[in-house]
Amino acid sequence: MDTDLTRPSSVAGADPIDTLPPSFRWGVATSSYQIEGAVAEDGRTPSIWDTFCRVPGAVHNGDHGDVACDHYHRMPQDVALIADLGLDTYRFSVAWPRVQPGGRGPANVAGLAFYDRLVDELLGRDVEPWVTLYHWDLPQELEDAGGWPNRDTAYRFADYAELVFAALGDRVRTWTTLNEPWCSAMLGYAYGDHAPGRRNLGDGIAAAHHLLLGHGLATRRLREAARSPIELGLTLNLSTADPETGSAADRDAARAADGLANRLYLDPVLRGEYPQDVVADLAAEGVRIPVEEGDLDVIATPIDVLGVNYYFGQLHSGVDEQGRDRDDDGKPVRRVVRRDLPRTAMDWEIVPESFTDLLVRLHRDYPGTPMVITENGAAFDDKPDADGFVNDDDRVGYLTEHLRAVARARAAGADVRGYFAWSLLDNFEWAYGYDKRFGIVRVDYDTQRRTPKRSALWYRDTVRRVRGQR
Ligand code: IFM
Repeated sequence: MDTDLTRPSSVAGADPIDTLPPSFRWGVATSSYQIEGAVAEDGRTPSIWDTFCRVPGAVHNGDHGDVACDHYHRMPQDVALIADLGLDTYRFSVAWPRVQPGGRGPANVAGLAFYDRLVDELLGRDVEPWVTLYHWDLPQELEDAGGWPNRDTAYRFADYAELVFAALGDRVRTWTTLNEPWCSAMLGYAYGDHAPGRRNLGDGIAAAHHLLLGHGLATRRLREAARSPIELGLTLNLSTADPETGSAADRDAARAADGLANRLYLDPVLRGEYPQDVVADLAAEGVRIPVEEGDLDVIATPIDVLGVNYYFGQLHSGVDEQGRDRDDDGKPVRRVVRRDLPRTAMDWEIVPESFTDLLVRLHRDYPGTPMVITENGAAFDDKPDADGFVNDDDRVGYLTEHLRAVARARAAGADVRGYFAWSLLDNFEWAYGYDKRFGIVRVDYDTQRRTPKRSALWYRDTVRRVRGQR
């Protein structure tokens, strides 16, 4: 492993980033299936991603997480990297099938021991652990029993959350129940791009509701079990949905997109209700959210922190290329407009201004909930030199502009308390396999050598500067 963090990196002078306060939390994020590997070790059973990766054509290049970054065996070195960057927080996720194989029953002591060691290693290096309980690796046995569209999965999740908390709750202060439930529900069950690869809108919406129910149930269980102050929350992937023009059709397309991607999750958690316009849109598709009595009270159990993941903005149009506002089936046209903007290797538009708009909007529409940016970052086509070093100016530019966007949102009143770069390491980027690299540290998958990129050095220096350490 190359831990030489002494190479020079340039840090600009006066900058909005410098207005971020000393209490601001600085971190990096990862998730279990994307980095751990060791999928059949110490009693771990398959998750829906182990299964999905074996479906021909499901994942780019037939890639899978069997080895990934081999983090399961290299964890102390990876923690050292985080500590050497001077970061105060590490956000990681626990693999449900590792600690409770099959998704029900007693804890798997050997699997839990890995996270026990990880937490101790972090604390020993003055890095605070931030646990995400669910970052998409549902035990396959629960999928076989119906998966997230099955209401029982929410209760299984609450049991699992309690079991992890019993093991780590004495040392871990901050707990995120779910990462990006929109992705689990819609990419997994409605659009089929992610595990388990189902394609049914009704299943997607049922999954969304049961994920949120699981979040609420787990939040209550953890709050009851806590013996010392804890911070509870969930992480949503949020974006802006702007209309291309002021026309009624474009504004309605933007409303619908915002509703399905953002408000369907924000409103029940932070207001205790589903947005009626989205309920009506879904009804027009013959889909009903399977809410039972009392569910919304559970889902709206107060949280302490909202995790915000932001990557890109989007512009929406309600007319097609021919200017029609209805498609051949008579349904309203809903179209994302491709703008002439710089893009990342994911083909995602780079729009830092939208990040500011999003955070200010969250502050305005859902006041009173502190926010932490639990993910932000970019994949680019990295070109390592002969030593494996990547001079990733593009990533440094992306991170700089997005941190400035956060600082501007704070200046406008948004209560943002921390920022975690996605991701510490290049890793398994789901359906894109290992082709897309988001890490600030390069991973050579042949040798598992880690090499901090220029963005890692820039991040280290920026954090030091903002903290006034030099
Ligand atoms: O890699 C993912 C992560 O698992 C969830 N949020 C978005 C990242 C980049 O696509």
